[in-house]
This record gives sequence, structure tokens and C-alpha cells, in this order.
Amino acid sequence: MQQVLVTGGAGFIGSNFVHHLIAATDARVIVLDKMTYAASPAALEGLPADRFRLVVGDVADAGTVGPLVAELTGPDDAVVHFAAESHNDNSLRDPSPFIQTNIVGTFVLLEAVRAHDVRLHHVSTDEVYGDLELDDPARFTETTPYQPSSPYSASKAGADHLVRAWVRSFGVRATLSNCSNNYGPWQHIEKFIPRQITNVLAGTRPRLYGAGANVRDWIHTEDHSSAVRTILERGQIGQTYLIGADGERSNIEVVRLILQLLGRDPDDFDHVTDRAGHDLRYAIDSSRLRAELGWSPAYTDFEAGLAATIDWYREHRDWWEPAKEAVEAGYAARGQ
Ligand code: NAD
Ligand code: TDX
Repeated sequence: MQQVLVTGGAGFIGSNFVHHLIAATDARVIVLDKMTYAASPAALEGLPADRFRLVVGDVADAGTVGPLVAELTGPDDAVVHFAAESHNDNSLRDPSPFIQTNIVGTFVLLEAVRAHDVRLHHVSTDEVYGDLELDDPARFTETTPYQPSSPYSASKAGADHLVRAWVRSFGVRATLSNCSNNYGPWQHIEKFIPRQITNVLAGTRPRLYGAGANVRDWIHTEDHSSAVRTILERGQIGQTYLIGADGERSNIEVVRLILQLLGRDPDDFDHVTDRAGHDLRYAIDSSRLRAELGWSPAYTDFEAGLAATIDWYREHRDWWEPAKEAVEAGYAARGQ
């Protein structure tokens, strides 16, 4: 039976991937997660005990990672690496955990898969490419030069470079993917879409950074998971694949849509202090993944996906409400 070690498998996207893999294959899954503030144990409930195991530990700790990777002795066994500090605003306040987890953690994992000759898929972000002008006809492709803007995106870029170097210099069997902005259930309420949904549900107003003209290319987390599984199964070793679902929307459009879907006046939001170094636009050209590996997204109607996500947050108040006050106090302290 195939075994897959999923780092960061208790986070927003990692937990979705674990459920996806258990449902779509007969693989056995080991999650390695440090259980930081961003982890959701509840997101891993209901998984079959004979096919799932949670190990609480740090991906940057070689003493934890080495023995787990050594368990992966089957021909199709693999590591899928999601573990990261993931929020840009946090990286502006304190970059140090981003360097430690995203760069040192990836290094430690690479040394383990090198030592045990285990297949790796490294999960990265479109933010490594910097940003685009609003009217630029080009989108990011696998050959776009790296130009990260924030400590978060620079740490992810550093990790990507390490993976590529370990492929070329040591023959590590790795693939990489760079995905656009995800939305869906279990996303931490520090992030844009869940923050605005839960603001409205909590009776406060959405908060838009600056003018809200910044564009993000939204993809449902289920589609990210199916893309990662496709690359894991059929991706070419050493190759990078961009993952996106043609979901470009300006932030102001998204805030208005959330308000509308919640039956509120679409102008019932506040403009707040902009993010330092705020990337203007991300846009992904996922042609390689679609043409070479035959992947396509299932969630092509953003409004329908957003409406379902709103319903999910409405039905999971117990999960997000305890964290809401502290998250908002942190933003308020920075005028956001
Ligand atoms: P998340 O913050 O929701 O989850 C991260 C998980 O990693 C948490 O469970 C956390 O406890 C764990 N973790 C953190 N530090 C760790 C460490 N040192 N050792 C072990 N586990 C650790 O993040 P997410 O949004 O699910 O993102 C997952 C991955 O996908 C990240 O690599 C991120 O860069 C990438 N990504 C995210 C998006 C997005 O829109 N959220 C888009 C593209 C790529
Ligand atoms: O309250 C807010 N108001 C606001 O206008 C917040 C939290 C954000 N924003 C803006 C900033 C961005 O333009 O919304 C946009 C999205 O913000 P985030 O949710 O913080 O995401 P982003 O910075 O785009 O990064 C995300 O996508 C790429 C993920 O957090 C990363 O992990 C991923 O790599």
C-alpha cells in the first residue's frame, strides 16, 4: 500500500489534500504538523484510523523528519510538503519563523529525502514571481523570473531554489507547484476571504486594504488538491507546474460579492491602511498542467464556490469564533 507523508497536513490546504487523497486512492497517510496557531485538528476528524496517523513535530527538526521519511520504503511512497508559515501580514511583523520553517524546514526535508531516496512534491505559491500590472496581458508561467516582494514570498522562493538545486545536484526526485490564492472551508480567519465573511457574520464591517484594486487569482482548495495529486501521480521529475483556475478578481469586487451574498449593502465596508509592499496583481497561466497532465479545475463558478464557503463559515461558528477577537485586535493595532 502506498504511503504518503504530508507535512503541514493539519493546515487549510494540507488537510483538504489529506481528505482528497484518502477518498481518491487507497494510500496510507502520515501527517507531520507542528500544530501552530494555523493548524485545525478538527479538519482531520473522521479519517479512517487504519489509514491515517498524526505526528506532532517540526519539519525543521531532522531528528523527527529523518525516521518518518525512512518509513517510506515502497516504490510509490512520497512526501508532499505543505508545511509553512503562510500569512504575508505576519511575515511583515516578524519574519523569523518564516525563515526557520519555510527555508530551514525545506532544507531539512530535502536532506531526508536525499538520504532515503524518496519522491518529494514541494508546494509553493505564485507570489515568488512578484506582481503584474493590472493591464499586463501576460500571466505568470513556469519561466517567469523570480521576484518576491515580502518576507513570506522570499522565504517560499528560497525554498523553491533549494528544491531545484537538490534535484540538479543530488538527483532528488522532486516536482514543484506554484499555486494562486486558495479559498474554501477551514481557511484561517486571518486571511482575506474568511476575515471578511466572519466580520459580516460577527456584525462588523469588512476591511479592505487601500483602494482594493489589487487582483488575486482565486482557486478552490479542492482544485489545488486535485492538481497536486495529478502532479504526484504523473508529473515529470524536476518539473515545475503552475496551478490556477482563471479566477482573477479585484479585492473590492470580492468584498462587494461577499456583502451581496450575505444580504447586505455592497458598499458597507471600510478602507483601511494598505499592506506594506502590497503586490498589485497575481495571474496564473496553468496551460502546462492542463496540456501535459490533463488536469482541469472542477470549481469554475467563483460566485457559487464563494456562496458555499460562506455557508460553511455560517455553520462552523464554533470553530472560528474563539479566535476572532484576538485576530481582529492584532489587525486593529496596525490600523487594519
Ligand atoms: P496554513 O497556514 O493554513 O497551514 C500551515 C500548516 O503548517 C499548519 O497546520 C501549521 O501548523 C503547519 N506548520 C507550520 N510550521 C510548521 C513546522 N515548522 N513544522 C511542521 N508543520 C508546520 O497554510 P495553507 O494556506 O494551508 O498553505 C499550505 C501551503 O500551501 C504553504 O506551503 C503555502 O505556502 C502554500 N500555498 C498557499 C496558498 C494559499 O492561498 N493559502 C496558495 C499557494 C500556495
Ligand atoms: O483584511 C484584509 N483586507 C485586504 O484587503 C486582508 C487580510 C487582506 N486584504 C488583501 C490583501 C491581498 O491583496 O486581500 C488580498 C488577499 O490577502 P491574503 O488573504 O492575505 O492573501 P495573499 O497575501 O494574496 O497570499 C495568499 O495567497 C498566496 C496566501 O495567504 C498565501 O499563503 C499564498 O501563498
